Amino acid sequence: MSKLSVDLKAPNGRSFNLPTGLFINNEFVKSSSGQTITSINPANEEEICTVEAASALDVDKAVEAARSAFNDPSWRNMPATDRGILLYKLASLIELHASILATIETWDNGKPYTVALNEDLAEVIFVFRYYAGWADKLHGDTIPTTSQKFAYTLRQPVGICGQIIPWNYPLAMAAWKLGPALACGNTVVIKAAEQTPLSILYLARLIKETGFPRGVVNMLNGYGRTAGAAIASHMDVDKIAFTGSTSIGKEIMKMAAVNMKNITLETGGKSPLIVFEDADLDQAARWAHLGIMGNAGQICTATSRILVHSSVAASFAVKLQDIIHSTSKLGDPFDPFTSQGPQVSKAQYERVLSYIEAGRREGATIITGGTPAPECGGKGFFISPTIFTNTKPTMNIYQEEIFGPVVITTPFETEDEALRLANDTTYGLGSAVFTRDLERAHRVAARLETGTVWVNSSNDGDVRVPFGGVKQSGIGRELGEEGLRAYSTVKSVHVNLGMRL
Ligand code: TXE
Repeated sequence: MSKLSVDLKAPNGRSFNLPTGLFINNEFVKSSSGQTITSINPANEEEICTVEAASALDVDKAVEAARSAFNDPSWRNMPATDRGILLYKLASLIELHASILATIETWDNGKPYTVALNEDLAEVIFVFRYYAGWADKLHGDTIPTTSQKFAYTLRQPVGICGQIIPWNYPLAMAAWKLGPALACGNTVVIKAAEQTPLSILYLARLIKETGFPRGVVNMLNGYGRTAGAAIASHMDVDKIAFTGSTSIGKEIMKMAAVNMKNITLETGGKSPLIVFEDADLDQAARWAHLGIMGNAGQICTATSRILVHSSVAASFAVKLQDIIHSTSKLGDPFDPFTSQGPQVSKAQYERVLSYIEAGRREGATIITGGTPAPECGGKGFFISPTIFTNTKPTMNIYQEEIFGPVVITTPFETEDEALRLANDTTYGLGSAVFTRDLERAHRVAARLETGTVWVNSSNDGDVRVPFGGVKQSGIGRELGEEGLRAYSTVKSVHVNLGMRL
């Protein structure tokens, strides 16, 4: 029998033991089908290790474990304050193990270690602490009706939550989904993306160490079309929360219809960043750089379309180029000076390069980048930060989510035209507006068809503020108090105080 864990030494010299099994009922177990996933280091294309991949049968077992835990008094009757204490404890354990978790994230995903540690892990800890505090502050209302009726509402957990997460922020996405689900008293079956299977395994070990009752959190690796689809279409899963592509989001909706699951979806985006003629151009260029080149452009709210007033378009483009040349440093993600790592996988790398090629063919002009990054020596999935000008709304690179370090810029003349261009997309996740005119800032914010608007910044989200999309960018909200609504239902109770028939 294999021991279902592996001793690893990361490129930064950190040694640790990593479980490799499926985490069901607080135990690591083998896949019933023998299917596995081999994780690849995207910085040098070498194998890291192989882990178990769940089959539909394994999903059944995980759902069964989650159902038993949901019905078990040890969880069901646990005082909400104690659920909060467990979440606080988990946050502290993650803090204690943050450097190993960040090492795994960097190795598996390719993001710079400094970012993984100081941004991703910091956010993960914050999310669990934030929702720990909410656990015993969730309550219903009393509703005045008549003197013969006492009406009140109870806020109750939804039940068994299936959660399917992507590879761009593996631990942060797990935290966004686990935090509110557990605070509300649900039980969970969560599946990581096949491109980044490793960090959730270490997290699973910490969940067990925290002391969550068995079956409350079940963590699986597995492929989308097998394990993911089995979760989304399972008759005993009450809710599905998904982050990923818009096309799979639509498939999830169809699968979830089998038993009318409660759903939250966070899908793709093509978020505009509008620079008006009165904006602080230096700041606009810096935020634009962060908003599209951060995480190698693999951000769902990446501000990937820059709409800039024609009178400042040329100077803005120069500033953005200067910032790329002076601050974007591609290379070994474990090097503390690296600001941009590789794309997560060969498939994503090829996909981004094919968009760059399509942009060229469609007649857009590349003023910076547009190639695999030569300074990285030909190994790894690195792409130079790329700026397109001369783009038109009819081009694919204008309409489709590229999900890489590629930005397109388009000039506009009037506020109305900027809004028309900004809203001319099937997506509606994020947007940013740069202006010093307070009235215009609020007027434009109100008219942008997106779930989030940043005024004079980009992508500086906050765990306490709701996040999500409109149009084909999703349904429902995560984070903040809104995030709790996605994981609870309201029961209305009518008490007869003397009405006689
Ligand atoms: O996404 P998928 P991919 C966008 C981005 C990217 C594109 C493709 O544009 O280039 O999607 O990425 C699981 N039933 N985003 O192919 O396939 C899968 O296993 C159930 C934006 O990686 O949507 C993984 O866990 N589940 C996004 C998750 O869905 C299925 C982040 C996401 O994978 C499934 C990621 C199925 N049939 C990609 N097929 C964001 N909003 O941040 C796949 N999955």
